[in-house]
Amino acid sequence: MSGLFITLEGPEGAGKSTNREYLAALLRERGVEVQLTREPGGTPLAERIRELLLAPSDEPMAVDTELLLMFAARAQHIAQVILPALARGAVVLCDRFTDATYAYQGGGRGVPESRIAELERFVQGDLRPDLTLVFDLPVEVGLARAAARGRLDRFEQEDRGFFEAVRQAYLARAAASPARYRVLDAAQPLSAVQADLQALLPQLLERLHG
Ligand code: T5A
Repeated sequence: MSGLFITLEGPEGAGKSTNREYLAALLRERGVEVQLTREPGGTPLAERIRELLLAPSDEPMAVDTELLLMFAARAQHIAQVILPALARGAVVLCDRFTDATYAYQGGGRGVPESRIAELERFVQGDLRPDLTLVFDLPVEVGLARAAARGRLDRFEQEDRGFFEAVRQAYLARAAASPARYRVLDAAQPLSAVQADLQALLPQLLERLHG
């Protein structure tokens, strides 16, 4: 039996964590096992790598260091959490995955797509999400939501141009492979975003059981 691998993506403050909980509750009400997880992180070791990645520091982090740490955390996460959960038949709801690397390190930092694709093949083999939900919203709206939470992490300290490039990279990836992505309007009130998720549910259950 194999489960379903769903990733939630989008720029800062898009509502991924909030809506991940909501979707998990909908699925659990229907008796589905859900594995909630996130990147970077998802295991104790990968969460330690996350701390290195997110903590502001006086020493600038080289772009390749950032890229390799993302994939190092991912390798651990895949081995310890994602593959075992999929093998049990669970739905894995993962807050960010490799699309974030294409958007942030690719779109934001300018790493060539081919280099990311090479690491993706090396670390993931054939593993790709079955479905990716892109929570899209204007950069200012997301940054205002993130700022309302207090201290900014290393990524949140980037300028507006960086986040605009991140947003456009997500939208370009979704447009290039419409079968794998659903773009949701995350600037709507939360109740409207959740209604959109509810409408997706029959299709998710069909893919899981079909
Ligand atoms: N990263 C990650 C990379 O650069 N490369 C990679 O490969 C990976 C995997 C950490 C950082 O790592 C980078 C990207 C990130 O900068 P993260 O922890 O997921 O990743 O960081 P954030 O995206 O910053 O997480 P946030 O918590 O900011 O965003 P969420 O989860 O999208 O938003 P959420 O649910 O916490 O909501 C934020 C606030 O908005 C409200 C919520 O109540 C909350 O207060 N909200 C709404 N308000 C009004 N209307 C709505 N529709 C709302 N939805 C949520």
